[in-house]
Amino acid sequence: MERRSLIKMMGAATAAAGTSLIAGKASAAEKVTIALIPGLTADGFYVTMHKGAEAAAKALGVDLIYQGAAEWNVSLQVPILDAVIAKKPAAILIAPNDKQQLIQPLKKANDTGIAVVCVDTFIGNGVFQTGSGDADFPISYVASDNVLGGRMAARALAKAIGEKGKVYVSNTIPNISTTDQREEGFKLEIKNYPNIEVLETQFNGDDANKAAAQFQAVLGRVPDLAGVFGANLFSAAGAANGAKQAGVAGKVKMAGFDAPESIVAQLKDGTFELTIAQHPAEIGYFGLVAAYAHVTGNPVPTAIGTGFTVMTAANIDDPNVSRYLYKSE
Ligand code: T6T
Repeated sequence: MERRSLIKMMGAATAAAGTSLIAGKASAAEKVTIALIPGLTADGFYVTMHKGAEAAAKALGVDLIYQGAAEWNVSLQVPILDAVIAKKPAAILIAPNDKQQLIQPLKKANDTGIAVVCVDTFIGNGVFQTGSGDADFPISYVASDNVLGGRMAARALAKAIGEKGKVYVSNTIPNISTTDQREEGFKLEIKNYPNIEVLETQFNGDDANKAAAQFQAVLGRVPDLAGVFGANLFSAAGAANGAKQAGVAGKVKMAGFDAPESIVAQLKDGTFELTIAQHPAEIGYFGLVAAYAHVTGNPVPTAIGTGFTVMTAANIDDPNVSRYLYKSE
């Protein structure tokens, strides 16, 4: 459905609900404040998600608070969450930094009557409003299908290396739902290729420099390394830099995840075979719409899936593809 018609529909539903909205919920006439807490601020993925949330906030007349830490770190995200809770928004959209460690801090928000929507990453198992477990309270989960994304990367990398050879996953930090699921999907799909061996995952702590050093260390141990799956922006960019520094860019095949502007040149020069661009603006947009629908008394799907665009050297000049490159500011 066209975004504009969805908004129109929601506006109509809100108006139809009129003053008979559920007690404790915002009335249609009240100004609604919604907060977005990204996984980190210094990442084009979340910069772009913020833009999507801003567009929806503008369309709906919502006040949007955007507050996050500069790095991926639970001990930085929790105090930011507490500070946002103190501002008493009607809802919080959040990309939790850890599947388990954010459950209790977010429960605090939920217990004070603030609706929680997970965007990009989830807490618990990501299945919400089931009436069971301690992490089912978020209203909705709005994100890419990360297992599928991992499977897509595996198929593309397998093809690029002639369905044989040694590969590894360059990954960020364990217990992040998205990147765990991408690795899971990648490994499940690679099972269909008996001549591909998956080496031990290299975790870089969301640090591209570390990912580059790890690439060089793996190549030192495994000179016939055939390919790498970079499971997020920093893991992919770092591994690609490592390959460049080692003089094997284009020789060791790379399947990336995420789409910073720098990927364009790296697709064209063969450093990356492909990258799987998520649609973070869509995640921000529909996350905000879902939160608004809930706080104005309307039912909301418990999961909203957003799409991917596979970018290659062959299609990156197509404006329908390049529009999904992430914004850096
Ligand atoms: O890949 C995205 C996001 O989906 C993931 O949860 C964390 O890493 C990124 O922000 C890219 O750096």
